[in-house]
Amino acid sequence: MSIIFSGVQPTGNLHLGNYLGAIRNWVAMQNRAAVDAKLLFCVVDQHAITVPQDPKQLRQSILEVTAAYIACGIDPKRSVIFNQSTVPGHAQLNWVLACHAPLGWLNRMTQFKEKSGKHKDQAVLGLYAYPVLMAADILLYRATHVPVGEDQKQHLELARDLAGAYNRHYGVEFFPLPEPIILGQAARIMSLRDGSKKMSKSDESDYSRINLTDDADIIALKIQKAKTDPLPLPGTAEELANRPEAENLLGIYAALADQDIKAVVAQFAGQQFSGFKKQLTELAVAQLSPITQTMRRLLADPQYLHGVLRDGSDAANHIAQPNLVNIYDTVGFWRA
Ligand code: AQP
Repeated sequence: MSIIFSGVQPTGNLHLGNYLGAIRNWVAMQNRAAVDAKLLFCVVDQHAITVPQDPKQLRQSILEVTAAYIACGIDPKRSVIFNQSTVPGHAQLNWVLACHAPLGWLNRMTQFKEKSGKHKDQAVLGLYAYPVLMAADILLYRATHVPVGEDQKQHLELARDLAGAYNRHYGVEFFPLPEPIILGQAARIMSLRDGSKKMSKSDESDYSRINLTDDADIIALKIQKAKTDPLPLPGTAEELANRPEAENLLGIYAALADQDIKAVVAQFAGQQFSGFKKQLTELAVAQLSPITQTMRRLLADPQYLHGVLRDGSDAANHIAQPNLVNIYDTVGFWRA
């Protein structure tokens, strides 16, 4: 049986990268999943506090991410939607896995190096240990498949390594090795201001990303201001090498239109960015405005969203609890 797990941090406005790189793929997986497959989509609020958060804003962001999941097509009747901190098993398994995680493995994680910046000794332990908690998120449900953007590939490899280390250490076959599902075209959407940086919630410039809450005028303005280069659009996909901004914008078009990048390059070959950007805007607005409108409607009904999270938490705890009991017994903890 497939068990599919993924999540997003409630650290701010969800953007096109989260949608195209992750959530849209979750919806596709949900819609073609076998009847006995289990799908869990988590709002990973414990990960969010690895960088400072305003408590009131964090609570609101949890509802916003929940609304975004549903607005993008995650159906709470078919998938479990919940926030991580309501299932104590995540933190409990985190500790067990932490005791099997050599520092050498964690020292290799590039996201910590990027996020901790120049002042590594000021960075908090939680940011360093984040990949172990992520492994616990996945393994707690004995997930078999994890759809993520390409930026999370290294963390997924660590989760597989930790699953293997636990199984070997205790002589069990308890954790399956979770498979990353990293899907094509939109695996890494880059910043609109700098084609070498990924689109990110925490980028200081709001012009670097298209948020799922942006209206049509804002989307048009952001695409119009998006960084380009002075050349016309290329005639072949090979000519995109060393043109990161052109590659990113054409890639976004291809992902939104569900077309191959080569076909999109051929369609706009030799054209100026200005005309292409107008068509990209039309496509982005057509795809995103139904999501934005549904999100607004859902956020006007917080009771409904609370109900979804409550039911999701019950369902997630129901799956997690027996797994955690098994793990604690295997480790040798006494229980009443
Ligand atoms: N730019 C991106 N392109 C493709 N996929 C992306 N994802 C994030 N950014 C891109 C995918 O979205 C899922 C949830 O990510 P997350 O919010 O939990 O953490 P993140 O990857 O750290 O995203 P951000 O936007 O960069 O958040 P902050 O700024 O808070 O760190 C993951 O599957 C991710 O791959």
